[in-house]
Amino acid sequence: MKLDKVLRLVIGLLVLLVFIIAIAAMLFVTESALNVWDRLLDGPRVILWGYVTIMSGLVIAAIWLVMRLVVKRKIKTSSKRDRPLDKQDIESRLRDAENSGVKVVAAQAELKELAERQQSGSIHLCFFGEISTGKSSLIKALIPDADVAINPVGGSTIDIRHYRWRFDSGTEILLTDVPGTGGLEGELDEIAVDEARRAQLVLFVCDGDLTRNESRAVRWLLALEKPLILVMNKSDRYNASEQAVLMARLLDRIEDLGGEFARDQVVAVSAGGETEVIERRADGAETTVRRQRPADIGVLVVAINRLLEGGSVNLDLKRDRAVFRLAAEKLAEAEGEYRTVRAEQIIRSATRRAVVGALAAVSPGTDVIIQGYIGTLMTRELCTLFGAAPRDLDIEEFLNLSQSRVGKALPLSLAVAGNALKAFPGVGTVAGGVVHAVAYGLIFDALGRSLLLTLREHGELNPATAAQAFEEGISEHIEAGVRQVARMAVDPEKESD
Ligand SMILES: Nc1nc2c(ncn2[C@@H]2O[C@H](COP(=O)(O)OP(=O)(O)OP(=O)(O)O)[C@@H](O)[C@H]2O)c(=O)[nH]1
Ligand SMILES: [Mg+2]
Repeated sequence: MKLDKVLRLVIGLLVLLVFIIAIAAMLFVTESALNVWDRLLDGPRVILWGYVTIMSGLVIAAIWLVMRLVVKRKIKTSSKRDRPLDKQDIESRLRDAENSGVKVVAAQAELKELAERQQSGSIHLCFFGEISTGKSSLIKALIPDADVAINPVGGSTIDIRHYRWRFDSGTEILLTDVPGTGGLEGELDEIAVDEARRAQLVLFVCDGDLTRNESRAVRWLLALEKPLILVMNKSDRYNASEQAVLMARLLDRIEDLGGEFARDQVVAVSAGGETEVIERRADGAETTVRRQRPADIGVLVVAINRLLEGGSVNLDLKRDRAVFRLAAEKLAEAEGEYRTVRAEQIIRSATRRAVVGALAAVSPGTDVIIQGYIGTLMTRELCTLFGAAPRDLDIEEFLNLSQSRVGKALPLSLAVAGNALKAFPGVGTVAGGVVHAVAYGLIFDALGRSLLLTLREHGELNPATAAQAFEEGISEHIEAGVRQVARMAVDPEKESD
């Protein structure tokens, strides 16, 4: 109790002292400032303005330095914005990416295709759904003359085809057949999914209650703001009461998925499709012939017409947005690939410099390598590549923390390096320095790789997290990089990037 009182008293006195010092300092500074100011006012104007300029310069320099050291910066704002992407956004992103060396062909192709469709003014209705639900059969039912591939074996449609359905008041309406999803080839799913995004209207075709995958697909389309018609095909397989139950269930599901669906946007139809029948001739011989079942698609035509009634402006607007997003995703994919390749180059070139540096040094040490110039440069380059511009303090902290973890990894790294060099006759035994150089190179390579993983995951440099990842993955990375790093030491000229 007593001690507590004394402690409080001491703290109180200390606080008082600090205040007294602060007030004294304040008075002192104010007095000197006023003194200087008075003298400056008495002197020639040139000196006054020169003084003010220098002081302002110093203040700005100090602020800049503090910001650089302390404040985190983000180079790019690839962030999600509230407003939807527009043409200017995506085009400027494409230009920037292209200038940095990213392959933007796929994203550009989307914009080109969109421009062509905008110019033609046509409306695309995409038939989308799982394999064998009867998408192609529906197109055939709507356009009996169309040459459409229909097959009882799922996966019969393997590319995108557009069929001209009709011409309404100057607008061409095209039906798009795409591969069914959920087949064996994942690539076909991608073709279908991309095409659905390019269309103004999607007809989601199922042939019964929605499966889990179908529900997921509908939810995704709704999230894309795609105008949709849910088409339950093959209704000839159900009697009237079964059909009524199925339709009610489909409406419930759509409601659960959060879609705003008018009742007439969910339709039950029958494309007909082909059926095999056995014909018995007069002579008693039997032959199997394929017959077309009668189609019943009237409600579908009504539903399509209703959606088209509103005019194409709104449909076009939504389609354009969906395509901009598609292009942005393709761009992001290309950027990801570019980063992977570029990061590999950065790590490789830094590791090679570390190995060469270690070979040249009389008594090399990992500290020089990791905390020194090469480590700082590699960290900064990798961060920049991922759009994270860390504070200088963060880089230093990350390298220090990593350095403190190197000690444990060094014996393993030396052992792995020694072992690997046995594959190069003479090298390992002739020079112990080479083994050390390879061991340091391996640690350095592991540092780069773990940093790459954390940057990819978090998008910024958090020193503690990154150093922790380095510690956890170091043995794995050492094993993975050994061949390449050993070659760098044995033949540094050849192993250049
Ligand atoms: N019973 C019945 N069968 C149908 C109907 N529509 C299509 N089929 C049959 O379903 C099978 C698949 O038809 P497709 O039109 O090729 O189906 P798809 O969705 O285009 O198939 P993929 O292109 O492979 O995804 C064929 O055997 C058709 O004859 C229908 O309304 N009723
Ligand atoms: Mg098909």
